Amino acid sequence: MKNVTILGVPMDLGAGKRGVDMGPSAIRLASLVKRLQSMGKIVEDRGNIHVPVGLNRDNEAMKYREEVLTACRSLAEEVYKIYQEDSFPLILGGDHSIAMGSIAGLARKEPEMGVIWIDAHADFNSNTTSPSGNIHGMPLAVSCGIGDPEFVDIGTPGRKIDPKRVVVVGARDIDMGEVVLLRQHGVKVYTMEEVDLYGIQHIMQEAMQYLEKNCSCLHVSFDMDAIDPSEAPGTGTPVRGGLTYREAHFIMKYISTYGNFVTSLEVVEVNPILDIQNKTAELAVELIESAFGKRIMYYSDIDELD
Ligand code: 5AB
Ligand code: MN
Ligand code: MN
Ligand code: MN
Repeated sequence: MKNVTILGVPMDLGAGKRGVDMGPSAIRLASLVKRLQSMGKIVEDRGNIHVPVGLNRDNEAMKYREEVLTACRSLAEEVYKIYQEDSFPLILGGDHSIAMGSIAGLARKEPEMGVIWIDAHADFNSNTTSPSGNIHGMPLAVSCGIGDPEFVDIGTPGRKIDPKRVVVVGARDIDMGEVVLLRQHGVKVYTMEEVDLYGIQHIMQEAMQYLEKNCSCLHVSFDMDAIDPSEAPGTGTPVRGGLTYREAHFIMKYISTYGNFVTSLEVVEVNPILDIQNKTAELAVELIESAFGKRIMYYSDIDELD
C-alpha cells in the first residue's frame, strides 16, 4: 500500500467564477488527513503550490493565460517529485485547469498512462473553440496535445496522453466544438444518457476494462460538478441531471477495486463561496475515502469482525 501525498492547488483563474481557489482549505477542513489516517493510510500533506495573483485577464481566448501556465508548470514539477518518491499523489483543486499540470507531471514517468475524467463537461475545448475563454474548459484537450502549444509543452514537449487512453464519465454539457474534437480524436465518452440506459455498474465495468487493457496505469480526475447540484451545490458551473450520491460513490469504490493500477487522484472544482455549510467539500472527502476502498453503504462493522 503506497503512502499518500496531498498537494493543494489554490487556483481559480481558470474558472469563470472566483472562489474555487479556497477548495483545498475547505477539503482539508473536512478532516481529509485524519479520515485517511483512520483508514490506515500513511499521509503527508505537502501544503499548497504557489499560484500567482491574477493580474492579466487581457487574453480573451485564454483568460489569465500566463498565471495558469506558471502554476501548472510548478504543479507538474511537484507531482513528478511525488511520483519519483513512489507515493500516491492526491491533488486538491482548485479549478480544473490544474489537471494540465497534474497530468504533465505524471506522464513524464508514465507515457502510457490512462485518464478517467468524471465531469459534467468534457473540458475538451481548444483556445479556438472555447465559448468562454475559461481555461478550466480546456485541460483534457491540452493533455491530449490540442490547443496552445506552450500549454501542450508543460513539463515535457508534446502531448501527454493518447486520447484513446481517455474515458469521460458523467458528461451532459458538451459544446459543439468539443463534440467535433472528441470524435476526431477517438475519446470514449459516457454521457448521463448512457448512465440512464445501461446503469453506472455496466459503464464502469466497460470503462475500466477498456482502460486496463490499453494503459499502463490510471489517473482519476474528478470534477465535483459531475455530481448533481442538489448533492454538490458548491461548484461554479453546475448542470442539472448529474450523478446521484450513490452513483458517485459507486464510481470511486469501483475504481478502488483496481488497486495498484490506479496511481493518482485529483478532486477539483469545490467552490466554498457557492457551497452550503461545506457540504460539497465533505462529499469530496467521502469520495476520496471511497476511492481508497472505504465501503460506506454496507455493514462496515460486520466487515471488521471477520
Ligand atoms: B469544468 C464550458 N464548456 O468551456 C467552457 O468545470 C464549460 O472544469 C467548462 O468542467 C466547464 O467554458 C469547465 C462552457
Ligand atoms: Mn472539469
Ligand atoms: Mn465540469
Ligand atoms: Mn465547473
